[in-house]
Amino acid sequence: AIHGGMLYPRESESRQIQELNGMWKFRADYSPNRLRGFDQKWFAKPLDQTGPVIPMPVPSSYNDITTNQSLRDFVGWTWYDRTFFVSPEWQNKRVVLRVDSAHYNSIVWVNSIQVMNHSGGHLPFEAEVNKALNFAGENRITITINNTLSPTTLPPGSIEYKTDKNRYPAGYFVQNLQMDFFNYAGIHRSVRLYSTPRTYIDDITIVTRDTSGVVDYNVTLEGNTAGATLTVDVIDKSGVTVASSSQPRGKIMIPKPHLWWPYTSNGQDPAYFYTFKVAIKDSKNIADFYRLPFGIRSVEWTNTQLLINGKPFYCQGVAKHEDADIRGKGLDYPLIARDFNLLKWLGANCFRTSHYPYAEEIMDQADQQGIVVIDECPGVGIKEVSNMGKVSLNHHLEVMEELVRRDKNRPSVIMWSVANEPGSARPEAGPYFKAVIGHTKYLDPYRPVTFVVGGSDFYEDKAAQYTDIICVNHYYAWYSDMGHLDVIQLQMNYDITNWHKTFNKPVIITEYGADTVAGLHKLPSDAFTEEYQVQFMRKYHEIFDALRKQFLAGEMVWNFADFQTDQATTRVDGNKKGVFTRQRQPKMAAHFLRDRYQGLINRR
Ligand code: GCB
Repeated sequence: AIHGGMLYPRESESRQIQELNGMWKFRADYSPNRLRGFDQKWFAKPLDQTGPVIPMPVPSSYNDITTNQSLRDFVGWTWYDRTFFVSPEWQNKRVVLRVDSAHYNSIVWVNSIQVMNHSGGHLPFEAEVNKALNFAGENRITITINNTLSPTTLPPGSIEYKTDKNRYPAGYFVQNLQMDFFNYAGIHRSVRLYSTPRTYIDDITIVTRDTSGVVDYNVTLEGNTAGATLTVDVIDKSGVTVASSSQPRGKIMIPKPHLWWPYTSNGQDPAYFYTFKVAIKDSKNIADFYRLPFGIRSVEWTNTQLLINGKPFYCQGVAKHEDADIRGKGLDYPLIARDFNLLKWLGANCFRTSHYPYAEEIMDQADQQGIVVIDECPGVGIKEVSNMGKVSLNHHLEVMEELVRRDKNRPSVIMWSVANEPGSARPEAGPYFKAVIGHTKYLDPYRPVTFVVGGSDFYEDKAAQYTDIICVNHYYAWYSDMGHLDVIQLQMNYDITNWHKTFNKPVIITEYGADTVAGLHKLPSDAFTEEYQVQFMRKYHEIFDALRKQFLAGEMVWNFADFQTDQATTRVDGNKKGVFTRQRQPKMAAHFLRDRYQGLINRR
């Protein structure tokens, strides 16, 4: 089970933040078993005293920073360190060290004292570090990260030892991935220290079940809470307090609420925000303040539709990746801003966080700009029996706890996705997904839960029955019948109609797409040309339009932008199914999709 609320670090009268981003010192451990760093205790001294180091930016993936192929493809432990000072004024406060994401297994030391370890590459972890800190001089933080994927990690993978001495040198091994994206590694998001009072606001949960303005909330405190007093104020955009309470939990009523609406390009004000301000005072009169932005909106679903604020919502969106040149999966504000501008240019109103939780700074933009999110956990590539055992299941449940804890208050998040294309025709997939989906619904009874099918047919699937909405990926006229655009309609209609009929739930197409090399043109079209991508999408759109009036609740193209993958015979410098290039410039398909999405908005 997980501990603490792990509220996103936000400055207030009582809370300060110190960023530890920048250039760190870095070394990969190339020793045959990758364990030299532990044997020689690289955490016990400055890293540059135990061997050569290079500068490494944080946040960033390390893979594409140097010109070194062995670092790009490195598998095993890498080591980072840097020094910092903390204000003596923090000595009487609680000082927390938070790593927003490090992929995959991490161990963290402060001044040679181990303060944390974490498994999982896409969610934050933190610990109080007062005891390890030196308030009177220099401090050192050391982080070691292992990017190895195993059958029980999420995503799962495996290490294959090559034993044929005629073909491989001794000890040769490769990392096999079960997913179609590069296994970027490193400290991918911010590292920071923040301070709170010793008695502090630990967690806030806000639920809006309907659009009446009733907000269910729960505030939990930690520390010496005896005799602590609390005030909750809801403040509107113009700064006016519209509701207050002195109870740590209950219902608060906002008269005539402004609702949080998804983005439309027709001028309607989307994404209205209130601030949920919590103020506490402990028995010694020491205060803590936290301001959580939130929106009022409802999410409901029938057997044919998804509804936001009681109105049918049709997802016209994209599936994305955290991926870009040089930085890999590293957090990058210019990239985030550019991507949201492109989403709005397209007229998109949603995206899926395929295939792992995205940075909180990305989710903030979705909240603030009214872009709806299907929030996916890193359950991609769960294909085999070994990925569905007890150890895997327990980790998967914990990851869902971490994800729901992190994103539960976000109005943009309208659905949880527990996996992408698992082997859901397997008998063990039934109990496995029943448990994962059941646990997610226990954690959050108010949002629909899904996984994305792709590894099974409707007549054999053992797990889709536990979802609320059926999400399906299809590549007709690409991975099957390549070049035969004329089969798309028939095959899509048959398949999707049957998914709906079999489970009596709404359907969202979460992926369809064709690899396209920007600048490659041909008439008549051929696979990989810009013409083919457009014609391919047009065929899919015809069937979407026919089924939209029945039970189709959304469409999402694969992918927003080209992205890096492992080297493979089917990949020319990565996956090229983007409607934008990896550098975020449009292919013909982006213009085509924009016409459609802008048109759909106007037709409403
Ligand atoms: C899929 C996967 C996605 C791949 C995509 C493709 O079904 O969900 O991760 O990248 O197909 O392009 O093959």
